[in-house]
Amino acid sequence: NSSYANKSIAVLGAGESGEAAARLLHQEKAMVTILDTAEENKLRKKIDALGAEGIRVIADLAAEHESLHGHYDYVILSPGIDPAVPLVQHFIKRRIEMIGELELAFEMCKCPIIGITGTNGKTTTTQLVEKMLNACGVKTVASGNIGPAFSAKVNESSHLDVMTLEVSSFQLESIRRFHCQTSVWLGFAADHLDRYRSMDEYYVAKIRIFENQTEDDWAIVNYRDKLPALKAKKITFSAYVPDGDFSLREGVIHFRGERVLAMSETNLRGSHNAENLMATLGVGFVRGLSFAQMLPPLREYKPLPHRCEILRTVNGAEWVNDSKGTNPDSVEKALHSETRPVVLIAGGKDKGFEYDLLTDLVAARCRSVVVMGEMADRIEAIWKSRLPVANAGRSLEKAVELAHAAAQPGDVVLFSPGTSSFDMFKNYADRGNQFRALVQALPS
Ligand code: UMA
Repeated sequence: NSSYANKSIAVLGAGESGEAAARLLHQEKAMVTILDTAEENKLRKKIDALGAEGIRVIADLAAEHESLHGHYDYVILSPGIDPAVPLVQHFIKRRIEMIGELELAFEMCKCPIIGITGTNGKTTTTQLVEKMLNACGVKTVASGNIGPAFSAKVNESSHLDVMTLEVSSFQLESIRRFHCQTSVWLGFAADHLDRYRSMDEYYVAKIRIFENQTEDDWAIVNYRDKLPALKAKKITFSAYVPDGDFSLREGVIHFRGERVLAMSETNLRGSHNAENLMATLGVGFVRGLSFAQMLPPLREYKPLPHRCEILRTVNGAEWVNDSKGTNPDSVEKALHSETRPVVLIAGGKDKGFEYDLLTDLVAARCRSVVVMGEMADRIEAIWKSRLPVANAGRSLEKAVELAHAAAQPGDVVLFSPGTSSFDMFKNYADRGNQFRALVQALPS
């Protein structure tokens, strides 16, 4: 019997993490209540489905709602819920023991963990690692921020050699004993400034990935990032400077001076993807795999939709969907991997980013820019003195129309919003799907 049996537990958030955590706890014979601040009618289906399984869901919480004052032994927090909101503060004030969904799943995990974090490249690297390890006979599944939630997959852990986890800073904020046998640090750049008060605060959350590692563990880290002294053994990589264990020379990945893999043998483009591949090769290396074993699945891997996804060529201009570009660093990377003149479509939810930092690069690489979403006016004001900027307001259709009018044969039209989508769309995938449909509908 687990320590949760017969305990009363509040799970905060009825999203993917909350649902998975609630099911896991229910299976451990706990009494589970999910609390969610969304309107009840929005969660109706979930309330009914989970209710039928014996899990109570209470939506639409007023501050004085009796469900908040019920007796709870533990609280489980979903990653997307900011600990500063009243719902969470309520439990903190009452000193009820609280852990995140990641920590909960970790407590129940029966195999070692590879934890992959970084501002960009997490999902691609997580998929590369999953594919490579399985092809080499190391049994693993991917879960965590990539989805499905870790809690939804942890029951499989007794049959696995290792769990491959994509870990976000939000998830790391609420860990305690969470421990990765191998941690991967892809790189650090500005993001999530709507949740964190500063870059420092974001960094402090993220470096917790190393917190419980020991001398027996491995950390595969970006050579260019400043990191604290680590207990774990280190493998370093960089596609931009030559001094790491892995480096990039004339488009070829090298390991300690030896040639390993040419980018042209893969379906991936750009220095950022070279780093994702280096990190993946590092994971295999510390597990004792040979490069000869690791390379075939890496050569086969195809990039995910919404990540510099090539859609079609219209009047000689190539249209690229990079809707997953949800911070300025990803726009920078997409622009750096482009040699043709670019018509950039950017903008979305205002997450407090400094777009000024991108101005020189945008002015150097772009023919013009189309701005859209909540941030449109702010970005327009920053860039309009340097290059032509068209403002599409809150219409993606208009943005596509304006970009279509601006593009010349031989250009690339790059949809890399550089911020999140929640001002106009359900999520980045919804935004990318709508973009793809509009581009497919353009007359050729
Ligand atoms: N909610 C409240 N009160 C609040 C805020 C939210 O009740 O103040 C409720 C919402 O009404 C909703 C639920 O909380 O019902 C949503 O919970 P959540 O935001 O934690 O989202 P999940 O559906 O559980 O998805 C999370 C990750 N989302 C976030 O961290 C924002 C998913 O990553 C992840 O795939 C999933 O767990 C499974 O592990 C997505 C993401 O955007 C892809 N991640 C961020 C990123 O990559 O940039 C970190």
